[in-house]
Amino acid sequence: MTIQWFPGHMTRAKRQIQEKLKLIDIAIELLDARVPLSSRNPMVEEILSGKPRLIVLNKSDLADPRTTEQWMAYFANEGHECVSVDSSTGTRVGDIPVKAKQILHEKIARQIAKGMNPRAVRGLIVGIPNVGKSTLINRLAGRNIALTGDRPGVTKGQQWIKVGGDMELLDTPGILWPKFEDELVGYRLAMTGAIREQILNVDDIAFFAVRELVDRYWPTLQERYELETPPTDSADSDEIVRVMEDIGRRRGCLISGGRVDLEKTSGIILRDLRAGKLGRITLEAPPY
Ligand SMILES: Nc1nc2c(ncn2[C@@H]2O[C@H](COP(=O)(O)OP(=O)(O)O)[C@@H](O)[C@H]2O)c(=O)[nH]1
Ligand SMILES: [Mg+2]
Repeated sequence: MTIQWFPGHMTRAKRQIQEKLKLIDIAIELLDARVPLSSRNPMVEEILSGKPRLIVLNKSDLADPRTTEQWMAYFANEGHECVSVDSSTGTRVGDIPVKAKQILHEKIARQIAKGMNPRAVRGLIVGIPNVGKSTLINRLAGRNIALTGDRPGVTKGQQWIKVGGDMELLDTPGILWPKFEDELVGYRLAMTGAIREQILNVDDIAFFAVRELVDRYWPTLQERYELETPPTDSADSDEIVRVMEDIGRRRGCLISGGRVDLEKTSGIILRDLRAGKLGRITLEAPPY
């Protein structure tokens, strides 16, 4: 699914989420653990203003566990509760209702003090496309929910899904738009597969990926593709292209004259990266 985000779509997406917020107690802001900043909607603070919130770092199975810990500390420091999960297997998704109830503890205690019988905590999952909203909803629901309304502007009858631990979720997530203004963000999202290759060129995305991997994960890259010498200067584009050519030669991506087929090489690098074949990689560290 590719959504073209025009200003009208953003306005509608924002309005739809704000309508849904009236129905719920807590927003569950889903981020990609590999790119927690780049996978954040630029207006999320404004859109969710005032709502209790739980930040969920999804796809943590693909992310560097040490950096995920640092991100949890970073968000805690910002005053947000945060959990990390893997929605594809369900690892730690059970923490979500537990944390949600902790966050709403005082509200629940007030209801009990007034003699009310507290109802299930109601939540809404929000996030940009491909961050794993549908996968998480299905995981929490324990079954596949038909998500026919899974794009902004398409509405359908909303239902509450019971999840463990006295919690209910709206069956349609809040779909937010990604950041557009920053080229770096675009490339990082493209590296994770969140932005399709019709928007950015595959060679450019792979070039960008190799540069980041050289900087942050050279030993992993070296081992995977049996590379010899590290580049002396990763800011030098020629050196990054040389690494890509070495990878291409290792993988037999050659064209006539013994030249390296960079497009094919780029495809291999991106497939490996997205499938976790280069190990658990996080592309953004907290901005301390
Ligand atoms: N490895 C991994 N893949 C995930 C996880 N959550 C979702 N995915 C994959 O990410 C892709 C996008 O997920 P989807 O639920 O459709 O995202 P949505 O657009 O936010 O609803 C799918 O290929 C999912 O299988 C996760 O925790 N780990
Ligand atoms: Mg979806």
